Amino acid sequence: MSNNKSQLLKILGSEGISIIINAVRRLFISRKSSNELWFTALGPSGAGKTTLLACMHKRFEELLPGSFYPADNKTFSTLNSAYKKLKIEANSPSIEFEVGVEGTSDLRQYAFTIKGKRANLPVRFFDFPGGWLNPYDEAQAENHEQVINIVQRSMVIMVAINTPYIMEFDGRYKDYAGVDEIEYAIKLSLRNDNSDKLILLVPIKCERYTRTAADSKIMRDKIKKVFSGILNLPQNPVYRDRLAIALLPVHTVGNAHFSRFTFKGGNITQEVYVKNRTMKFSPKDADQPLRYAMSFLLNEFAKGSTVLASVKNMFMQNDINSLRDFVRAGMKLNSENFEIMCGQKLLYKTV
Ligand SMILES: Nc1nc2c(ncn2[C@@H]2O[C@H](COP(=O)(O)OP(=O)(O)O)[C@@H](O)[C@H]2O)c(=O)[nH]1
Ligand SMILES: [Mg+2]
Repeated sequence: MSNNKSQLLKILGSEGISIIINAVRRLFISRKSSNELWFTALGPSGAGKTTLLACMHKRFEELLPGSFYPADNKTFSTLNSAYKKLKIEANSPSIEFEVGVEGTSDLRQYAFTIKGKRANLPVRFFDFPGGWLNPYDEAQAENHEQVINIVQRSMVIMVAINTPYIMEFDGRYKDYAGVDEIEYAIKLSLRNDNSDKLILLVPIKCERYTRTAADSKIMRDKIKKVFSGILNLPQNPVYRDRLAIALLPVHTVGNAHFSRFTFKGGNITQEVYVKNRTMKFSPKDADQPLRYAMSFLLNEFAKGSTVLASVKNMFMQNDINSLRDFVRAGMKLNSENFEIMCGQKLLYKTV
């Protein structure tokens, strides 16, 4: 076996082997997932994408049990352990909560099932390592291309915004939040695609900046400025009628607010959060991104969107209608911290 491997290495070279591995991986993903709806989480490593998915799934399960559940054991165990780890840390007696700037380093996929009245709808979430978003890194060229392909094929793009990097030091460290790379990835993926898309900008780790309505407005204004490259897309008539964009801050911890960064040699090494002693772990609004995604999905079904053609035979309008009242009754529309920036018609309409 190792002899075969070294012969192959000699013939193809390591670059050749990695091209083949990537091609097989792509084929595998596209075969396996041709009848699924795809959602993507975008954000640098450590932004909190996995945690956000874990909290979102957990909250949805509490509110409407069995409506959005893991379709495989790996999805369940990865998200369940991310959730537990966060909760244990948030409820531990230590006053501070330290977070390193590294996160997951490989492509994670989470398979879910949306349970309809008679049929089920498979949904796949992609969670990329932040490094794959970097278009300047030649070693990541194949991975970057894969990100673009997946984002292009995804109906919902959830941008996990690591808020302290936008807010602190007047945004000097915003590169850590991957702003330019996220904007570039979204623009590239919209280029060859004409379908409707929902882009959710989800500020996380934002407990400190949302204590009052006035604070929250300051945060949203800052985020709007920093992400204006995405928010201004609908000014272009080419995109105007097919993009819905909303700003939905989520508290994935609730009882800890940002305190400071730690530095080494001019680089940020850790984010430090301080806990509120009078509170326990209390995520807030973690169900909202999924409510928005499902509401968008309802409208796409109603419109007979071509994106849904592959799943149409499995899941009919009636199936998703059974979720409609629940999804929409609890949706926070332009209230408190939430803003629909454009495409309200795509996102929310009585069908
Ligand atoms: N204090 C705090 N830590 C968080 C929050 N969200 C995520 N984390 C931590 O940040 C780290 C990276 O999160 P993860 O979800 O793995 O990031 P990913 O690389 O984007 O998937 C983990 O140690 C989490 O426990 C938050 O809202 N507050
Ligand atoms: Mg992750």
